[in-house]
Amino acid sequence: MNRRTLLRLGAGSALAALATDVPALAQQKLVLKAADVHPLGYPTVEAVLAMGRKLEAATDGRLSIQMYPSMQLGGEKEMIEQAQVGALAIARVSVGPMGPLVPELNVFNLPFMFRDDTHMEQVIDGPIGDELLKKLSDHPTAGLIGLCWMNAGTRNVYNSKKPIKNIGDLKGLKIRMMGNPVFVDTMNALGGNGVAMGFDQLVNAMQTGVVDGAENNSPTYATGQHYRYAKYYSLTGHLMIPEILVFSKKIWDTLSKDDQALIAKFAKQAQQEERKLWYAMEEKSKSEMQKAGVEIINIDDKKPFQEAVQPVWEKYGKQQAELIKRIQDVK
Ligand code: BDP
Repeated sequence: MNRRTLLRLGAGSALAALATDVPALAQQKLVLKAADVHPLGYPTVEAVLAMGRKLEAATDGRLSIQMYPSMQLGGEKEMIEQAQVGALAIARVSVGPMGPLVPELNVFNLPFMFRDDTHMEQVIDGPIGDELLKKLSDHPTAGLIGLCWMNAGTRNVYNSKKPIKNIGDLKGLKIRMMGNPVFVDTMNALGGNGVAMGFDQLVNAMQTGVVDGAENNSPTYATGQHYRYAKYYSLTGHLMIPEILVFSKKIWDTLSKDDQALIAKFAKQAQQEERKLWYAMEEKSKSEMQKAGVEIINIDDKKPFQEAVQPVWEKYGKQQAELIKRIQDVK
């Protein structure tokens, strides 16, 4: 055995000794990495931070959450992939990019699925919401645990070219959509050209004219300062997609039942806490948009928009007819 090998062995046994000498409590210390595309101050980010503070307090600092906001870990596709392999513990994403993973979730991604915020809240707070989280958690290959839902309001189309007042105005406009075929089909059915791309590429795409605009709720539009590139914001209300908080199954399976229950409990509370922050943020965003000189366009008649997306319902809704009916029946 040469000197080098001896040294290596020496270092190895010293490390092993250290690992067993460390007090049990410190050994179990676990920092859960969480990510969000939105910046600090955004309702979803703040709700997860609050969840982290509760976890720390409840476990004397043994469990905590380290937040990576503002797309530091990439767009949502990247975040989902990192959670699947266990490089990230918690990803707060839109249900949008989750649809291709679990077909039932795609029902939330159908245009004009929910009547209004209250309808959406009744669904996510009720048995259907629980069932769908479980569907995700039990899914054999998704690799994610569904923790809770969050509000994300209504999505509206915005662009740099002209005010969209009628469905015909969308013709020829290149509109960025989230990465999921149901959204590209929706935009195309409405007469525009849907372009699928990650949220992390959107600002650059608007700046360079790769797209003429996008669609999103007012808090995303305002915090991302998308009005700098697309100042016509039309209240099309074509999508109402809740957010979802997912946990890496790889990491989840290493946790004790008690820790799992604690995380699940605080996540449920986060669902309600985010909601309060959400409505305040919507108000704030509206005034920010006004200050920034955004032209907000009301759509008097939504019917042509709803009729135009019927083929999307045919294509994606057929296999989920029963679930759709149950959602529609929620009063
Ligand atoms: C926002 C969602 C965010 C999505 C983004 C998008 O909060 O999760 O990444 O839309 O359009 O409303 O990609």
